[in-house]
Amino acid sequence: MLTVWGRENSTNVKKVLWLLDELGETYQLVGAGGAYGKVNEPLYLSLNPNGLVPCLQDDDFVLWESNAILRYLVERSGNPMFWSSDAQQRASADKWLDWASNSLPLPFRQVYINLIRTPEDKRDMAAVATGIAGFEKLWPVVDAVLAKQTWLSGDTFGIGDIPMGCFAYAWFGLEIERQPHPNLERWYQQLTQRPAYQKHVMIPLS
Ligand SMILES: N[C@@H](CCC(=O)N[C@@H](CS)C(=O)NCC(=O)O)C(=O)O
Repeated sequence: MLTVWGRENSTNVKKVLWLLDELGETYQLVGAGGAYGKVNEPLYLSLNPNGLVPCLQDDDFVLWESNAILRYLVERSGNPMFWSSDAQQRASADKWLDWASNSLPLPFRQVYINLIRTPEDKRDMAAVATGIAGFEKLWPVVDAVLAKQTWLSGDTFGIGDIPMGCFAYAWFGLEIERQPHPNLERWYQQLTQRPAYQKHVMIPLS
């Protein structure tokens, strides 16, 4: 039995829930983190000593770090659409997990925390502008790839599309001025047609 500990509005938890539904897995979600608390209690810390979500339990096996969880789930599923047996194809999709985790969280926090989680009179609009500029430096990298292929993972949707898809929902949902990135926008529209994306990612920003 798969158990995910986390809160629905966390980008890192969304990644895992979205993939589980894409894979057709059955799982239970235990609310943890944010308003659910629990993450600093001994039981949770015995699973994830970082006190962060998500955390996955697969019977007795425990795994934290969202990207490691994504990789584990696709390997476990044996579904070649998500984890190609071709090393180069697999790595080409897999690199986006690291790229998204290394590049996007800083500008994301600068924009998102201020516009969504901070009262209007306390917002740091200079940080918002810095964050938007940060995104705008990164999107051309993604847009250029998507000019040549349908998905970040290649010809078919896959694991490489998942982390970026979560950031993209926030990006397109925020009331901000955006530069045009036609291929990024086309890819985002494709994602919005996926039921698992609609269910886990396209929820009100909070
Ligand atoms: N590198 C970790 C980061 C995990 C992380 O920062 N999680 C955030 C939510 S996105 C968290 O647990 N925040 C505290 C909380 O929700 O209480 C991963 O990818 O799993």
